[in-house]
Amino acid sequence: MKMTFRWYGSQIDPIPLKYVKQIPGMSGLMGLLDKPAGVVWEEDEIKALVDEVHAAGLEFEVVESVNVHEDIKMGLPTRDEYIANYITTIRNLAKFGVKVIVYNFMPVFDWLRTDLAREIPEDGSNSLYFNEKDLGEMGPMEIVRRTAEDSKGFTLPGWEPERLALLETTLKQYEGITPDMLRENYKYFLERVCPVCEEVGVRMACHPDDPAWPIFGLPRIAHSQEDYDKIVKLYDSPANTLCLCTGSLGSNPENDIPSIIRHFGEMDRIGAMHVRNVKYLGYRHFREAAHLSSTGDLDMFEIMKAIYDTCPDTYIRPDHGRMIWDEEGRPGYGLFDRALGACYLNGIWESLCKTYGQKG
Ligand SMILES: [Mn+2]
Repeated sequence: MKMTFRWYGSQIDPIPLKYVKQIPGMSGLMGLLDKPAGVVWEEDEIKALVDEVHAAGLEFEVVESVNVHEDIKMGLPTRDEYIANYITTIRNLAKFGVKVIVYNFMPVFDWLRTDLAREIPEDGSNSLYFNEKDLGEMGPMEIVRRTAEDSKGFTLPGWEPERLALLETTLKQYEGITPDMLRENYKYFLERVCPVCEEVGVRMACHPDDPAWPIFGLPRIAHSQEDYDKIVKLYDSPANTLCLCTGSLGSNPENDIPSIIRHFGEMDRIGAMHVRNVKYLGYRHFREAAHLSSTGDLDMFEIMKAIYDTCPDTYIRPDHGRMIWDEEGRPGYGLFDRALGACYLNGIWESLCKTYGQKG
């Protein structure tokens, strides 16, 4: 297992790489370039980023947020041009040692919350929060406005202004696109990118819908074990994997996370993991919790044990943390609570290795 950290780049991330390196056991990043969906990530841009990360003593084997253009998801005639760009990006990333690309195939919204800084009454910290009841009152345009206001000026992944500028048009275009049609478009995409991935030694890792159910009537096809069984069959290859995000899938208590990890780990279809905890507050109502099992409703020991047993060489990162100790930062992506999460998960890993034998 390699412990990694999401980092937005020195231009927009307030956390210096030096601090990331100082978290014990941190091997590298799940990094990204701040680029709109559909454009090529150029070699010189990737090189500058990778050189900077290596200079800080960290690896750069996983990238995130190589966003798939909506035209590809909708199956428009323009998709081929965007797929060609995506393939060029894959080739460029591989040249600089990237092994896994985390992406998603969610229409319009990568993820959704109704409050980005809900206070946790027990300790006065705050975290991301979702209550479907609040969503019903707001509607898509209102939630976009609220999320932008709550982000304290930080850019948020999946909420890039250029994507959301056309929100009303895009939502309209998705009317009539069923989950099966979206899957057909997904298959078309995978059939073109996965052979290139196989050739250059890269794995695509699909992130789940967050929260793990349909929203605003949009087709969503990645929020259960059954959904992912269909996705891995769209193109049967070790290059077609999932980024198993425990918090996203775990927002629905019907998803048994350790069991889902074992299912896909045994098939060698887990390219990367996001590990975080959630606290259930009611039906389609939850908040994000500290990583420690007892502070939420997911069993982190069983999650790490499933990784240890079935995919011990995967990349993991502590996912969203709470905002603690008065830190100011991008909601979910502060330094302090994610550093605590990494140490805790590394502690579980050490116990597993000392009990059952060294792995990963
Ligand atoms: Mn995630």
